[in-house]
Amino acid sequence: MTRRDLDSGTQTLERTRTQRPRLFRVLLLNDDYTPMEFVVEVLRRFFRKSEQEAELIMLAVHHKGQGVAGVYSRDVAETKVAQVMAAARQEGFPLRVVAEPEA
Ligand code: TYC
Repeated sequence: MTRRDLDSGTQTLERTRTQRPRLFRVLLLNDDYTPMEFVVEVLRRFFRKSEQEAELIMLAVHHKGQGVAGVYSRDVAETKVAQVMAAARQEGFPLRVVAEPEA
């Protein structure tokens, strides 16, 4: 956008830049005690995954140590973390889930 300042004859250039909100990955971490079925249920209920997708993600976490459950804005990611941790603790499972900013 260009604006001419009549007093000084100075021309000011303004640029508008739209910032995209930073996205956060919600990661599930593996442990030895949380039942596989519970992790699959978490992926279906909180991350809206299909049965098949949930199975694949759970197994990837089980074998590789961690995996992405979903990608969200910071607020939504932090809410998912809190909800999943609460559900796991309620059942007495040590499941860990964290949010981390995308690269
Ligand atoms: N490793 C667990 C088991 O053998 C299953 C599991 C998968 C736990 C994913 C946590 O994020 C997790 N019962």
